[in-house]
Amino acid sequence: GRIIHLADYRRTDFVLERVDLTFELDPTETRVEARLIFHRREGADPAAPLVLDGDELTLAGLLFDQVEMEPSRYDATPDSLTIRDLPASEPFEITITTVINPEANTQLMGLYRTNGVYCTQCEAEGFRRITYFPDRPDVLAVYTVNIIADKASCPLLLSNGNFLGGAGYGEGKHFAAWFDPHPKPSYLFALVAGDLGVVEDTFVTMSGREVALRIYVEHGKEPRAAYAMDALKRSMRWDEEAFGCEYDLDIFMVVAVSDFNMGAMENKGLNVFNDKYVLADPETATDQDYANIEAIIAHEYFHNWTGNRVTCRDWFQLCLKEGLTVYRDHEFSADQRSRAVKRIAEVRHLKSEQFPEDAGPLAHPVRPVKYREINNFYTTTVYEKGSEVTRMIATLVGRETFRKGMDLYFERHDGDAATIEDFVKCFEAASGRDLTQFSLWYHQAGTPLVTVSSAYDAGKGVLTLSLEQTIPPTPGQAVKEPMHIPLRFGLLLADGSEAVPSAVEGAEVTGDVLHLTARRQTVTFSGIASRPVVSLNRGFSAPINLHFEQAPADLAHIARNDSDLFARWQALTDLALPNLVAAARNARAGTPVEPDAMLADTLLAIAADETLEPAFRAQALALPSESDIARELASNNDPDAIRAGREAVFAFVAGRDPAVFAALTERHRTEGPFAPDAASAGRRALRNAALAYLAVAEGTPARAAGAFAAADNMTDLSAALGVLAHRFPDAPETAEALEAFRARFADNALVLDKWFSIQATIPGAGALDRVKRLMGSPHFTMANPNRVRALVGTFAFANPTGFNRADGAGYRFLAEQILAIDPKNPQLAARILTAMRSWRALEEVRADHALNALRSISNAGKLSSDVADIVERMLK
Ligand code: HT7
Ligand code: ZN
Repeated sequence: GRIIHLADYRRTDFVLERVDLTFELDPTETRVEARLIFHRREGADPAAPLVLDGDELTLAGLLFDQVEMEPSRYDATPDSLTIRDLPASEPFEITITTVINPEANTQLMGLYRTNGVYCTQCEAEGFRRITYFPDRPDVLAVYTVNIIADKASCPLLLSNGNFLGGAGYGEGKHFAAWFDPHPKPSYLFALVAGDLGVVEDTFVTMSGREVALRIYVEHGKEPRAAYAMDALKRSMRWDEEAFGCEYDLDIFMVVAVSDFNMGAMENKGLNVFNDKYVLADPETATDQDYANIEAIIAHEYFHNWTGNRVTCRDWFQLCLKEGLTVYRDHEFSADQRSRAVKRIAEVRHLKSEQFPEDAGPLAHPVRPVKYREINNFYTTTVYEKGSEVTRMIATLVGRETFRKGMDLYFERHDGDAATIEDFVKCFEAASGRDLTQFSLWYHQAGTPLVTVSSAYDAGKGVLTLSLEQTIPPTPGQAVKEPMHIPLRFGLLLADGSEAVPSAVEGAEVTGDVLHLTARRQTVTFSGIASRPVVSLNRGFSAPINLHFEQAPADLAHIARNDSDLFARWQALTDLALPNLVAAARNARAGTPVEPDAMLADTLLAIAADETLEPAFRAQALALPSESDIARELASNNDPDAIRAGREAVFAFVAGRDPAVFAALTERHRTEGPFAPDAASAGRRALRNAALAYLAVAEGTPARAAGAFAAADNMTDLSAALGVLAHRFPDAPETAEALEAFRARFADNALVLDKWFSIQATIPGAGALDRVKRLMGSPHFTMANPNRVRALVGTFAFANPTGFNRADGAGYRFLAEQILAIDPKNPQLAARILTAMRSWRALEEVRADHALNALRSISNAGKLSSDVADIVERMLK
């Protein structure tokens, strides 16, 4: 595939006024008639042809103003339709007929079938697999959709907008018509037809309009959609209150399907979801599942304004809708749950997913300037770093001004296809601040490293901070400019109170934010009566790596006393990481690991502190992960040594005072019927964290087996099963529990995914054979993306010792799987392949094996553009 450059952006020569679609649905021969009304744009070349996009299409008919078009006036290929000799200014109508095969569509892009249901996925470039079309986000039009289908197998016929009407259509068929008054790009088109159950509710908007809410699921699963409905209503209310965004159609629908490439899709008025992010009940869903459903229902709903009403001019602007909408869903969840705990979870995710991407061969700016395959740019950089950049704007301009900037954004750009520059200008206008330097966050890839040292002069009462920022080179960007980095801070005194300086020099400080803008800055704080402990980057105000050599006692002081809970968690992490890194080095060298008592005692003190919310204590007890340690080591990584070192530290903490953990498992039982609220979930998280330590301290599977037997909800059941499988893989109790779990949930695909994932993450060299064995299980299928991700994806992404086996067998296995998946579902294959994105940071024997596996993919001949793009960037 060729490379697309932002610099080549041009508007279309033709303006699309209206779209009228008629679908005659058939499993293998669906007829699509598209009536498109265009006119030539003022000022456009009067001789320019109309060029429409296609993908694997065959043209079955073409009319110009209702009359068959002479073949000399057009050229049709599977991927384009070019029409010449079109009017210079007056509107004209083109009617295109295509015949497509939904049953054969295994890519899950365009119109496909999942469990007998017709369903579409058009973002980013799926609409062109349905009909020839100007398939780009800056072409907005009003759509009418007519659907004709067999009445018995498809009683339900859905599309975007409001329902116009329906009727019988002879021969056991019926039809329905939908009209969406809001101009939209083709990527937001959706059609669903089939036989599904429904959960219905209503919502009265802030201006008093009643909106019908419908969630469609497979028959019999309706009760499991109740939580999603509740989350939807809370999202709708929150968007009104937080951003003044009111829903704008008579009906809002969500359809849950079991075959889907991503989490969900925000099609106008008709969201389509991976059923994993809709279905939940206590018996089958974990607290994490509930939190994910809440977040993703909110995310897709919030797109109605940030994405749909204001869309993207081109796909380079993807972060305009995704970064902003992730920020909005993060704020929603923070308001619904514990803000600090939510922030810790976000930062954990950002560091474990986005930081490695930014540090490896797939690094790219939040707003890229070129791509080969747009599907590969739905990345954690565009989404999560994009959200962090939005958060920093809010930090810079302040909460109220941020809201004013958002109001201005909607005022200026409603109905538009906008750019990042348009977005940033709204906050410049609202705040009067120049955001030119700040905008580098959109354009420079790589995680900035901020190195800090501090000195306190007791005689003068002056604290001096020396700060330096460096931004590492990334593909295509060798040299970087200094960025505007907003650092929230506090100066913590011995008694836990905060020093208030009489003057600050060397940096702009607004409220509790220090603005680092130069490469190097020396900042002095005067009027500080005693030596403070500096708490920097509170709330993770900037997505950076911070190197600040603070004494363990100072970190422990922050961990125990900071007013910012996030900073307390960060300090614990900073206390733990050097220990874990040293442990990994010792394990690699074959020398004994000597864990630090201060770390263990601080962890235990926080674990036992009943004044702290349980969810926070659970986060505190979760030591940095093996991949966190690998990131800290940065190069020459040996996953076996990392694990061995971490296990030694874990065992040391576990054995230090097991009574603390035993007390937690007793004290934090949740009584009464299961409730998925954040407080109850926090108690379960704390108990289950304690269970893992206790099981290690006791060295037997008995306690986890007991917890498995006693569990009355999926959170506790899967946690106990995880402890058994990961800590005691060979115990008979583990085999029994795994089999009991399988038998109990054999007919529930989403729970079976958990069964596969738990086994895919059992550490050690035996994991690969286990995964291969599981692929032979009657429950396994390559045809369902969730199942493939649960087994193959989880093994590659989340089992560092199993996947990175020293003999390279894990990489060879993954290469084989990628080549098997690619012809059917290139998006899925490309995404799983990114599990190898940090291969250059491995020690040389493993890196060599990884390189060979990547080469075997690259040399395999016919690759999709998705996989070819990823493998080539990884090899560059
Ligand atoms: N905007 C949606 C992205 C998405 C997607 C992209 C490519 C291929 C399939 C896809 N399914 C969904 C989801 C979102 O971010 O809200
Ligand atoms: Zn999104």
